Amino acid sequence: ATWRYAFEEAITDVQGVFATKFKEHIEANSDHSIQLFPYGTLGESADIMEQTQAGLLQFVDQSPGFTGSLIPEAQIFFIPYLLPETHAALDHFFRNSKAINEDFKETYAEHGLELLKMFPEGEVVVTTQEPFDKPADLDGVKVRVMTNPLLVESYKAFGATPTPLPWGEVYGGLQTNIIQGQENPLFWVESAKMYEVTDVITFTGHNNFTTAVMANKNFYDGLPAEDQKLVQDAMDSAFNYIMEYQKGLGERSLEKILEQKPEMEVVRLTEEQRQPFRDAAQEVEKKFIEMTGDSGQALLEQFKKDLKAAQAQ
Ligand code: 6CS
Repeated sequence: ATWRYAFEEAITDVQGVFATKFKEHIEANSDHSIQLFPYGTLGESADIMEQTQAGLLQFVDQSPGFTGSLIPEAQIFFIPYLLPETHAALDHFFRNSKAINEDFKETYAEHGLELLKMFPEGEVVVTTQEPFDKPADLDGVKVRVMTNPLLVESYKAFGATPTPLPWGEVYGGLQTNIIQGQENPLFWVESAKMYEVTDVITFTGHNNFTTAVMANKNFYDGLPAEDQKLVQDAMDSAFNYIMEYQKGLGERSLEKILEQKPEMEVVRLTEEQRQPFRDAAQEVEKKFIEMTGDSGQALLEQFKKDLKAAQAQ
């Protein structure tokens, strides 16, 4: 059969490289074929999720930044300074976390989705028109965020004016000054040419961009066991590949940005400067519990346990 797989980025971006690897594994090991739909071919992130829930697509890569509006627990990824910063700890966490690999599976299943893989896409940086090194500097600055309520709370706690928007409105929004900032990993700042419409890159250390690949659950449940195994193996292969692929990607992307725009200002907040942003995370964590109740509380506890194990590595 031909299976349709949509994602939120271009074919040469991280999600596209992952999807290509998945496709290669499936096609090399079966008679099935995969048709890939990069960003822009089927609409925005919310559209490809709807199409997957409706069974028009078999696979979708949608980041918790958007899924959080549908599945509140997925907003856990927007509690600032929660995820580890090193590649090794992230790798261990995503591979071994019970919260990621078991608990979330159940939650996504309640929404007709078979969660197949979650993986990190790189350290999030903030790009703005003016430099900032403390929350007060962000007063009145409209920072675009993906469309989920907890990310709005994060940027409120950071002192900014958060503006949730689908991806398609970000470049134009910055160009016309409807927004004055946005956050994303460096590869995306480079490939989406965010450096053309913002002048400062700030390393706040507050997050790593997480994404998730899932299948329509009816489709997945209807597959024979050997095809389910094929899908799982292809996901494992793509995960291994994408973790290797991302080593040094941020640095290489920053070099490319500076080649295109040597005057781009790059600011790395010191630990001391990060402290007020870290303090704000407490408030955001409280909001997360308010939004998700007992299930969110249990998930957060498991998450923290898994993070501890990853950091001990
Ligand atoms: O900020 C966004 O909306 C986009 N950022 C990334 C890294 N991937 C897809 C997403 O749509």
